[in-house]
Amino acid sequence: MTSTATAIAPLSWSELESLTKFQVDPINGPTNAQARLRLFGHTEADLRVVLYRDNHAWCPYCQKVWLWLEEKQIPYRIEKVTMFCYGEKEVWYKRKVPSGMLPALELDGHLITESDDILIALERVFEPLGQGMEDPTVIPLRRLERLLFRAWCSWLCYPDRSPQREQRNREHFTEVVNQVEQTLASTAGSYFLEEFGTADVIFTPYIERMNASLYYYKGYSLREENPRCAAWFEVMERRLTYRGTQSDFHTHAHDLPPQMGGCWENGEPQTLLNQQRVDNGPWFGLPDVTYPEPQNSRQEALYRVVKHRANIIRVNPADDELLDQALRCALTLMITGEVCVPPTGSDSGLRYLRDRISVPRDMSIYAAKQLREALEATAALSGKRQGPPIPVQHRRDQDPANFARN
Ligand SMILES: N[C@@H](CCC(=O)N[C@@H](CS)C(=O)NCC(=O)O)C(=O)O
Repeated sequence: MTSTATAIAPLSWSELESLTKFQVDPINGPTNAQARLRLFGHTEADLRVVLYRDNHAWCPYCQKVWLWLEEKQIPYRIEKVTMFCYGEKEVWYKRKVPSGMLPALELDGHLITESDDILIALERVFEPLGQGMEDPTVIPLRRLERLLFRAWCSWLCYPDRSPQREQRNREHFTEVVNQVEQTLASTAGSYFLEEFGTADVIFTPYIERMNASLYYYKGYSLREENPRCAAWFEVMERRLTYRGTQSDFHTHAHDLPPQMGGCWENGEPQTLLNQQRVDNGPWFGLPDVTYPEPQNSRQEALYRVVKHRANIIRVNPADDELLDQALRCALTLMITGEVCVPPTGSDSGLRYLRDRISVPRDMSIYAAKQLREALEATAALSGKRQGPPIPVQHRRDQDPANFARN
């Protein structure tokens, strides 16, 4: 971010609004977390599918089905539901799915739960994505994915942190990662099979969460330490479908603890460095993304904040007027490069917001990096105070009831 030495007054909301030309077509354009309808050039008369998924675009099992539908370009409607740790589950959803579990999907009016069963049912109607769920080449890969998942949980989510136990869990995880590396190495190209397909979709949600959480809680960089996994991420990131569902390290590191019943850090020097980086920046250069930054990432961040500014300011613990001005300072810096000094005492409010940008719910990964950088740089001009800590038992600070439908 370039900046001039002299400080200026913040732009008004209407001036800021005039500076963003960000426009996407959520219905027919690239994969995005904001859409409630996806048509891919079809009409609503062609709709046969409704996907019930979480409001935060967080649930890994939802991401699996979401990515599959996007890859196959099946027209579908999206109904967003609150997860238990974010707020009250919608009564209409509990009537439909009494357990409240996500995802669920209606196909020609028939309700299906369990992400694997959903994919199998979709395949029967719309054909598999590459090699399908029950293909003999995919079944062992699905088993390997579950093996990796269990090894990750054992390392990350068990509170026994004796050095011996920590070392055993780490070794077990890396052994299974080596199997994944060998599997990826055994095919031409960088996907799990010769061509992109179901197997890649199955691995995506948890590999992404492993990459983020182990970096943050264990000082272990899955993507940097394993060349085949790195190559796999790289080819996945070439797909607009994956980019639209992709989250960042900050979001995952702080979404996972309530969902997983706790994530346990090992306190090692590398872990502490990584935590400092994910929480306080700089956010560019983290191994959560490697494709080149799109030119319109600042525009996207600006557009999303301008659109939701009333709720963003209302839910922030800082005084509304104070935050309004401070936020405009951060946005002015982000979009013009001009330094804009925020009002005294606005540092913790700006950092509260910095810590609550949720990717991809609010914006895409690079837009979020730009916004986090601008919020932090502006907060630093006011002081060192952090915002109220991010809760680890629940995320009701992110209750979707506090935000307008987007
Ligand atoms: N085996 C299920 C697991 C689904 C699952 O665990 N969903 C969690 C979210 S990741 C859920 O809906 N929990 C209820 C909630 O948090 O509200 C599947 O594959 O669909």
